[in-house]
Amino acid sequence: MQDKLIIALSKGRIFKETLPFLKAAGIEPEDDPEHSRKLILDTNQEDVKLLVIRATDVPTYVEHGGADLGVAGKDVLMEHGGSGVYEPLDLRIARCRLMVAGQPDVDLEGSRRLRVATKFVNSARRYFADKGQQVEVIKLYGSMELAPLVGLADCIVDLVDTGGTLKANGLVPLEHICDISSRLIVNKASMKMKQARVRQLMNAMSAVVPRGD
Ligand code: PRT
Ligand code: MG
Repeated sequence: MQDKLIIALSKGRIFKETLPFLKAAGIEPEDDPEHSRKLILDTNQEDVKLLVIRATDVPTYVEHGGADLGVAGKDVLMEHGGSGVYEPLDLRIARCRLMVAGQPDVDLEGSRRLRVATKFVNSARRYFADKGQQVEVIKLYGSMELAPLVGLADCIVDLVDTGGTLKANGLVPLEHICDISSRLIVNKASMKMKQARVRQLMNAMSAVVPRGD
C-alpha cells in the first residue's frame, strides 16, 4: 500500500461535493458510486483509489490505516471522538448545524429530567452536560423527528440545513449546538510516510476551499 494513495468517502452529498477538490488535485474517479456497486473506485491516476463507505465508518478506516485520507462531517468526527486522525483542512462543504429541536411548546428547562433522542449521543451528552443539565439520551439510528411526536423523547439533537424536515414534522429548531462542515482527515502514519503526496493533495484542495459564509 506504500505506493498507493487511498481516499475514503461516503456516497451522496459528500462524494458529490468532494469531486471538485479531487479534480483540483488532478484526480477523477472512473466510476460513479451512485451507479456502481464497486466499493473501491479506480481513478485516472493509477496509484489513487477511492473507497466508498458509510459516512460514520470514514474516521475508523482512516484511523486504522484502511485509508490514507478521508472526508467526513464534523458531526461524524465529534461522535467518533479522540485524536486518532489528523484534521488539517476544513473543506467548508456539506454545511449544516447541529441543533436541539422539538415541538414548539416544549419546555427544555422544566424540572423533569429531559429525554433527548439522537444518533449523536456523545455530542448531545456533552452539550447538555456543559449546560449543567441532566438528560436521558435515547440512541436512535434515523428518523429522529418521530421521537417527540410519539412521546418517546422531549426533544431531539439532529442536523438541520434548510429546516424543511423539522417543519414537515411540526418541529422547530430550539437551540444551536454548533456549525458543521466536512473536513479532510489524514492517517497519522500516512502523514509521515507519504508526506510529499499528502501535502501536495492538501495544498491543491485548500486552494479551492470556498470563501465567505
Ligand atoms: O444517510 P446515511 O444514513 O447513509 O448516512 P449519513 O446521513 O451519515 O450520510 P449523508 O450523506 O446523509 O450525510 C453526510 C454528511 O453530510 C453528514 O455527516 C453531515 O456532516 C452533512 N450534512 C449536511 C447533512 C445535512 N447537511 C443534512 N441536512 N447530513 C444530514 N442531513 C439530514 C438531517 O439529518 C435531516 O434528516 O437532512 C435532514 C435535514 O435537512 P433539512 O434541509 O430538511 O433541514
Ligand atoms: Mg443521511
